[in-house]
Amino acid sequence: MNNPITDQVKKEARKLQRQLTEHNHRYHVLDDPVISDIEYDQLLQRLIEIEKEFPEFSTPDSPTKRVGASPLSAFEQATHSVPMLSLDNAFKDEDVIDFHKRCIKNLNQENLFYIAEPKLDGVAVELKYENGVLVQATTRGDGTTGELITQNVRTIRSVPLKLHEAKFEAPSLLEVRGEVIITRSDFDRLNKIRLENEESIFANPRNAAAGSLRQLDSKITATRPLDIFVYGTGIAQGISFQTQSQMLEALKEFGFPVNAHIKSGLSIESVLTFYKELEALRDSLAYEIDGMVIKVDDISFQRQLGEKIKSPRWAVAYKFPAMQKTTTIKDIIVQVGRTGILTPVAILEPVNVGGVVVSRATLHNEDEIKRKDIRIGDTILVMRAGDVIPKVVKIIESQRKENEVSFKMPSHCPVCHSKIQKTKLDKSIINKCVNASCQAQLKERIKHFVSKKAFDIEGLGKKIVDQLVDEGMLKSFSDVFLLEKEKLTGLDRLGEKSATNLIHSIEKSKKISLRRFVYALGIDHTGEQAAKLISERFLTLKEIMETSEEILKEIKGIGPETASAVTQFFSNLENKGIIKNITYSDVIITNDQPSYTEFQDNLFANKRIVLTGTLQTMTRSEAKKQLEKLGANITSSISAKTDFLIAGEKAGSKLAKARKFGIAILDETQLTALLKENV
Ligand code: I6G
Repeated sequence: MNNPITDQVKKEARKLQRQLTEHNHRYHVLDDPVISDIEYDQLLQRLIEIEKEFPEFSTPDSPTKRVGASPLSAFEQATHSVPMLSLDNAFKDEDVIDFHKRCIKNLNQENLFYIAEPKLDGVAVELKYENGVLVQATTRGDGTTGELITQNVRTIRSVPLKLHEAKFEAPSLLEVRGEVIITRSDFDRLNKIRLENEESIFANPRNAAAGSLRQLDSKITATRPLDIFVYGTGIAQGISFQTQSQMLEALKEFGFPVNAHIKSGLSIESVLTFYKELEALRDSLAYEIDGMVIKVDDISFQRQLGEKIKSPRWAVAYKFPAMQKTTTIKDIIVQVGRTGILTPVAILEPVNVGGVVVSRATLHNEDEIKRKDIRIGDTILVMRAGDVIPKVVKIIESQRKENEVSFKMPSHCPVCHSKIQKTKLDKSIINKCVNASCQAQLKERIKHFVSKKAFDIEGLGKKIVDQLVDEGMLKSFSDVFLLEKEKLTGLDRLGEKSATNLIHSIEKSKKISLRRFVYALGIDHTGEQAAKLISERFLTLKEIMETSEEILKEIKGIGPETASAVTQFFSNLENKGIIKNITYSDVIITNDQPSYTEFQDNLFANKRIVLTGTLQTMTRSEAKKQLEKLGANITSSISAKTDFLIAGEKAGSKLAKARKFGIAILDETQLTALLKENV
């Protein structure tokens, strides 16, 4: 007998499951949520309640399964129906051309089309869907047998628990293969939290992903920021594809995240060009990649080429140079920064890391050395990522000979020999030289003053600054403008021509924006963004010099440390003198920013505004211009500091984020009315 009440509850449960699945996909795969996190949590909570009271309405694909299940005592093993092979590696263009030659020869073709995609540095998994429902997930293991990690994979928000059937009906059986990853920013956040909780940190995102997937307690996995990109199939019953590209399109339709940087229809020459493009993109991607996978696109050709014991003949991984290498620490020195902070630096046996010779790596601070137990003579793993200074990932303990020498932070500044002061900053002890006339600090301050984002004086490189300070020709920033060609010529590294060019660059740098000028001063806690915010709030340097800490603190984005550092800097007599000297040297400080005072009386003045979606009566850039005229600050991403979101049609994730932060949202009608009111 049907019970109308339970029927009703069952209906509600199914509806909630459908809605939550859709919202989850929008958020984690399409990056286009339409409800806030709070609304999502409310729906989920209701479903949890229902499934608790009526367990018979819970299904294996219910979104409630994403929170984790009871812990296991061990992982069970599962054999892959189709072995999960590995890929042959290519390290240079010729290896790829050889691969191409083998393919065309074996297939008796004149030419071939390839599909290529980034090779993600993650953990390979296989997901098994029966009639569209995720029933099993396994690690690759040895390729033949892997570990069953189904509960853990169910917690990954971007993994569909049920296939989307908008375009294709779910096949009776589908095995999907992909790479579980953690993005770089999630990895940094995860490690930061682990450090705060005094837990061991992960060496890299791949280790973090592997460690998170291999948790016997899936509730722990559920707390880890795992993501997935899929790249292929194992068994597929009830669906077939002619090309790899078609397969990826279908996987996308089924609701899987497929990497955005995939190119198909490539000749072998275009494959090599794409490799260079990807290599250039590598550092800017949100996740780590270690190469490019190249595949023959046509699946009937793939079948003809077949497989070797361990790898397919129709695919190859063209690897990027490694970004982590082992080397040894020859010495540890101490550098004194612009603000007097002492940073220990490892001097390394030079090693080529990803195409760059690395001979130094930062050790950050004394605590980091203790935590990683780094000693002089250690064999270490060094890592380079993008433009950031190389760092020591870990020591290789198995290489310890026990004649390594421990490092001790000096009690006195290695340059001016004054006593070091120890202060606490974010749980770490900072060693600081507090002697304001320390030559090391002066050199770093001047290097900062003339750097690209500040006065941008070409030809005044680090070595020349060191030399000019050592020669006594630079005693403060303002001396830069007193340099004379005759005195420069003849110095080491400076011939007549370089000296002429340098004087020319100095002259050219004398017209500078207020924002760059404030940044150039190298005030504590005042980086590019703070300098920008401050210079937007005031019209002239004089106004900034005369303002109070309270007024500075009122600027959105300026914290108490910056406000205090800025007022302290400008109240210092010596600094006042230096600034006077700079202005006496014909330096012109411009400020293109509209002054705050001009805009005090309108709603948008000095407000942070984000525009999203499509506007009907004007373009976004027109709206931006009008708002900027009123003194608004248009930014591209939503943060807790955003004042307004202007939401046009089809506003996606920004709208949801704004709601989450409780930011005021204006639609186009409200915007036009307010623009009229405020002009
Ligand atoms: O390990 C792999 C990573 C990425 C792969 C792979 C892949 O395609 C993008 N493709 C195959 C065919 C295999 N391993 C065996």
